[in-house]
Amino acid sequence: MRTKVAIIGAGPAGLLLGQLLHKAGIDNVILERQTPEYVLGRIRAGVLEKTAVDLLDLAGVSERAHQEGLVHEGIELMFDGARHRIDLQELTGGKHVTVYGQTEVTRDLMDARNNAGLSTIYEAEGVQLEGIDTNAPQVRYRQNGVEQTLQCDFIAGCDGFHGVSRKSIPADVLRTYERVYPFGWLGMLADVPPVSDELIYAHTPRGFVLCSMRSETRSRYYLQVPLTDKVEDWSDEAFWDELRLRLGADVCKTLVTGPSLEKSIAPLRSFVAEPMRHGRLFLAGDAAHIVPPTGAKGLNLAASDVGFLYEAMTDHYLERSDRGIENYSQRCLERVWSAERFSWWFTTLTHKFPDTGEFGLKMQAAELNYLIKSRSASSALAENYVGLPMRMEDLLAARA
Ligand code: FAS
Ligand code: PHB
Repeated sequence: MRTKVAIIGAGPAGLLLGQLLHKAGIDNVILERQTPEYVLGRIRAGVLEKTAVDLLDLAGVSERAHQEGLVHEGIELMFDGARHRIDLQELTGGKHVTVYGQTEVTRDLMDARNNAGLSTIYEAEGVQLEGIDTNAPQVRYRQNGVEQTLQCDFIAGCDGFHGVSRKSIPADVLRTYERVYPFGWLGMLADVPPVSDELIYAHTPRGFVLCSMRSETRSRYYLQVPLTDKVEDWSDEAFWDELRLRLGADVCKTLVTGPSLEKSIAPLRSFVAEPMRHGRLFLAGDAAHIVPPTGAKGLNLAASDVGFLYEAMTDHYLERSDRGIENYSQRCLERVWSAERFSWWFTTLTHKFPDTGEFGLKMQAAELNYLIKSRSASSALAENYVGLPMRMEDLLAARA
């Protein structure tokens, strides 16, 4: 079998790339090791930057996001028991974020791909990349026990942190940077109305809390927990009790509890792999970088990588230029490191570390107070939270 672009991974990065390339008339095949149901069953991100929504628009898959997504013009910081609103809209000259679950983005992309009759090979086993530093790369894999080969011009490694693509870059070429945090996030999804209209990021003596949502009837909560915790240690009742202890009586006046639809513990790490291209292999999304979810950047970074890769592929096939290919890694990494810094900073500011100590707590309190009192400080938070520009306006306009 042959295609122009072989995409490894049918998560949001792989599916969005496949849809954008299809819209540009560039043939592509996606290889995914799991089933569609498994991919849809992973509950992850919840906040989309405007740049991500713009790319969904360009891909022609944003109708439901516009209909059902919640436009949020602000977030709240809570510390010392008091809540402080950060007016994203006012501080960024009109920008906002959209609350729309990653599961729904993935579902919309899957539906579009199926409706277009495009090839997604699920349950592809033993994917191996070959010839990535030649002009004739190929992907070998097994399906139903039968060895298959997919020949292609380029390979897009959209296979997440544990995928095969990053590991296919020679060790003497790849450079990695990592920080592992000494805690995780215990997430719960429940069909109960959110405690507040906007997200609440809370710094509390018992640890970080995030109050988020998927709709006006479905809530998503996160508690910072020790890495030694197991999800089976946490009954629904224990979760709600701890949430009440951390949020306090005043916030909990509007808390509605109920049975969990999903509970999971995600470890937190900052991770970047450089370069994001080697020969004919491009890395995009979690295959190349991980951020602690505090800044809501993971899914959005995956989208911006895909935007730059879409531009590189259309330059190559439609404009006969390899400008986008040559500067792909550098363009992605500039935005990746900016998001890594913001996510690390926001995590360090709001979470309880084993070695924080009394002085460290005073520093966190001083910075949180500075944030809400200084327009410059809150503007910096706001512009990073809504997402820095991709400088793709010309592309989005040209190809809309
Ligand atoms: P994904 O990991 O989503 O997709 C990669 C795909 O590749 C998967 O379907 C996988 O099955 C497939 N794959 C892997 N190896 C393969 C192989 N060898 N062959 C074929 N296919 C292979 N971000 C936020 O903004 N907010 C959050 O709250 C948040 N929570 C998260 C919780 C968890 C537990 C995790 C892991 C991530 C979370 N993220 C969050 C980040 C997350 O949303 C990612 O940024 C997003 O899924 C990135 O999408 P992809 O790059 O497509 O990677
Ligand atoms: C979510 O709703 O899952 C979510 C929202 C904001 C974050 C992280 C996760 O920063």
